[in-house]
Amino acid sequence: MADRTKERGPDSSRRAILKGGFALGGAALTGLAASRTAIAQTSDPKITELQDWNRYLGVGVDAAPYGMPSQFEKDVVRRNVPWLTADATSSVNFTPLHELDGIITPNGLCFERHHGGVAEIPPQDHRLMVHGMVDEPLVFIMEDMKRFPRENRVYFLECAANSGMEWRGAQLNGCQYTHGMVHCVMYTGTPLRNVLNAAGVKTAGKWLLAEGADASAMTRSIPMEKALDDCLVAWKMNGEALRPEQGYPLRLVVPGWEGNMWIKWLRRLEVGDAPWEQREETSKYTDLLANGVARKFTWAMDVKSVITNPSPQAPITHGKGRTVLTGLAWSGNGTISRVDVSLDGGRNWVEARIDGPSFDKAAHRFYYDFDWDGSELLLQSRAVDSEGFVQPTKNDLRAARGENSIYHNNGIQTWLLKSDGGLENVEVS
Ligand SMILES: Nc1nc2c(c(=O)[nH]1)N[C@H]1C(S)=C(S)[C@@H](COP(=O)(O)O)O[C@H]1N2
Ligand SMILES: [Mo]
Repeated sequence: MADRTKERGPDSSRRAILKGGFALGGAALTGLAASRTAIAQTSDPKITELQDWNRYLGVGVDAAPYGMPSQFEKDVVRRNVPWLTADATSSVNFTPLHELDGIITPNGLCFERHHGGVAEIPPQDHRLMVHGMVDEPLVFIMEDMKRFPRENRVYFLECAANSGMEWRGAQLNGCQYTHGMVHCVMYTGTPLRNVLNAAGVKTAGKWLLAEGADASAMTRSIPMEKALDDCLVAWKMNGEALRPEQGYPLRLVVPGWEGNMWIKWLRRLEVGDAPWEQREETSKYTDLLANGVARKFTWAMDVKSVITNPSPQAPITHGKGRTVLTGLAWSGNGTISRVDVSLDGGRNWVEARIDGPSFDKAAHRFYYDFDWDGSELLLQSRAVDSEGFVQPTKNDLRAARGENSIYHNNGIQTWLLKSDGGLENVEVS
């Protein structure tokens, strides 16, 4: 498909719109100018009549001491899939990726994954213990944590189960459900190594157990090398205190690695010489291969991307013509060096434009601006990371790992765009 957007930049469109009121349907009117919504009619009451918000004073400055989104954005919310889990306390809901842009997830929209509900911890009652193979066991209060040197880092967090329902074929109709177990925020905290060094890790201490203070007491083993590398103990997200759902007052940040290791409500760090083989790293978050052996310690989340718009929850409503296709890409191995987009189910690929900051192990935003001719398309995106890893097809994944897997599905997603602008989750591998 020819990309003709360059011939019709914003300036020429604007001229066409202004003319549009007088010369509807003129030969010069193509693309945006010809679409119904963009034509300024001189008789439009939204222009000619005084509107209430223009006539009356609005509410004053303190109407919302903690501001909320516009009332017209009330459908932009996390959503769950009730049949997925038996109970909301050990469950998950999903980030509305199709409603967002840029790379940062607003705090109130970060998906939640809890195994024992949300712990409500008064910060003055929170303790972080460091013990095990250390020179001096220590217990920190929140005030102590805030006296360590701070760093600000933007990272994605992806649950290893993200897209897990899609292993055997297309199932859930919307990127919120297929890919919404991911968020990307800026954390403020101190490097985990500062906390460990304060206690003094003994030479034989090769592993770290991190434990949460919630009812599930979530525990994971982390190799010391990673713990001393780029992990953070964080208390702020996007500039404000962690939300209760995200582990207030303290959480572990394990950049690029599966979300399960990012212990929320972090209360204990134990240094040891071997992994603890906890439930969450044996029975869960492992991948049952075709030969019956479970692959464990799949820590890094591999390169992945998804088109967020258009998508089943965000159909094209403007008809044919100028169309913005956009999506997110991320990799636990580093940055995203390239995203390609296919409109024909993977036969032909064009390079998308990455826009916005490119941070290590953070989400990247991509765009592909094209002129939709109204025909049926099979939309796909394929990301490549800074280590050279290319996002696989789902067939590639199944060939390597069999049909039993749930976790760690980073396969290419396909949306069928129908000529009425609606979309459906389909699989083309
Ligand atoms: N203490 C504790 N930490 C936890 C969990 C939990 O249930 N309890 N869930 C884990 C899982 S499986 C994931 S995917 C991430 C989800 O983080 P979020 O709720 O901030 O999105 O937290 C992890 N840390
Ligand atoms: Mo998870």
